[in-house]
Amino acid sequence: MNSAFSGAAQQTIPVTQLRHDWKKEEVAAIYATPLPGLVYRAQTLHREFHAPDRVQTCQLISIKTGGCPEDCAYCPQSVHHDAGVEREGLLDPQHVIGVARDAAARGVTRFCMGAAWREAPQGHEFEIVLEMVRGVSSLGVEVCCTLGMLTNEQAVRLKEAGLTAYNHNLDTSPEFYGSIITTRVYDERLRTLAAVRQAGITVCCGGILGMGEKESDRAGLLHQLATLNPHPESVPINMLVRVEGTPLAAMPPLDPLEMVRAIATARILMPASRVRLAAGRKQLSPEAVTLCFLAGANSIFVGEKLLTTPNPGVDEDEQLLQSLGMKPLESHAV
Ligand code: SAM
Ligand code: DTB
Ligand code: SF4
Repeated sequence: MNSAFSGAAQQTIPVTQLRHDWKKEEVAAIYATPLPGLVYRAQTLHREFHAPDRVQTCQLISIKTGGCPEDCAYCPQSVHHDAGVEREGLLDPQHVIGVARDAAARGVTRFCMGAAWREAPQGHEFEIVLEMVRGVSSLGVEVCCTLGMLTNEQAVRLKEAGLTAYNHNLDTSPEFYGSIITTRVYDERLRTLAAVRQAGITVCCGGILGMGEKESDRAGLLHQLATLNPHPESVPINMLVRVEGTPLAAMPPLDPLEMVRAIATARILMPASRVRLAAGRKQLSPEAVTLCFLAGANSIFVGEKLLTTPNPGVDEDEQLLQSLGMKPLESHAV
């Protein structure tokens, strides 16, 4: 079922049927289960579909930084906030491919290029992105982009260039969305996700916790994700990075157990998907990260930086995985 599976000793043939008809109340009830039972159920499903000691390591690069016209309240790259992010135009493709080559040599199996755009541009800049995708794809790693909204044609061209995944987050529930972003609507996100799916690119779609949403919004986001058919192959769960200068800078810190709950619920609802413990790891203790792994997270971002904010150091991550007896997925880099 999962091509990434290794560690035959623990492998079982998955018998659980994937469901896409989850009811919002069911999701809310799973989310609210007492933690030991929630983690037990998630870990049981995790072992049915995945090798429990393997974590995918992904690396991010910001290929175009800052100056984004959208007003996402969490984001340091919006022109609407002054978070001190230095703007940078589209990077040189050879530089980006070089960074990807180094990452692949260190064993990273997914490389994700992020751009602070409302929508992917037409013309010359899009051609440059395609060149990056072609170059990274030739390294034998999974290639992901997150460029904002896409047209159907752009999705097809990205697929032809070798893109394996497209990240486009729903971020929160439909009900709470308008309190966080006013420059676009939920339906526009869903339309891009459909274009990506239709082009045969795998979907990476998740959200952010800690933006002042209610528990019902967290369940609402997970319900949206789990009723997509097929499920997103990759589900990033981000903890808000509270950046000075953004409207959410003064949000109270999130209880890390909410990350554990959200990851466990995602694992139960979408057992075959890769669930990524994404932004926020620098703010989580090793014990909280460990609980996230127990809850079914099997992917992390590695490298000193996410897009514009810091991430734990490579040595720190290596030490943590080693102390847990967990290993990165094997690389097929060429
Ligand atoms: N501009 C494109 C878009 O929004 O789709 C792609 C880049 S955008 C930075 C990618 C994702 O990063 C957002 O959807 C959001 O989930 C996440 N993100 C941005 N700022 C964040 C923050 N401060 N904390 C956690 N996640 C964040
Ligand atoms: C995702 O869900 N999280 C990543 C990736 N997809 C593109 C981005 C996190 C960004 C955190 C804030 C920053 O570093 O700018
Ligand atoms: Fe722009 Fe993406 Fe940041 Fe929103 S999250 S402001 S769309 S870069």
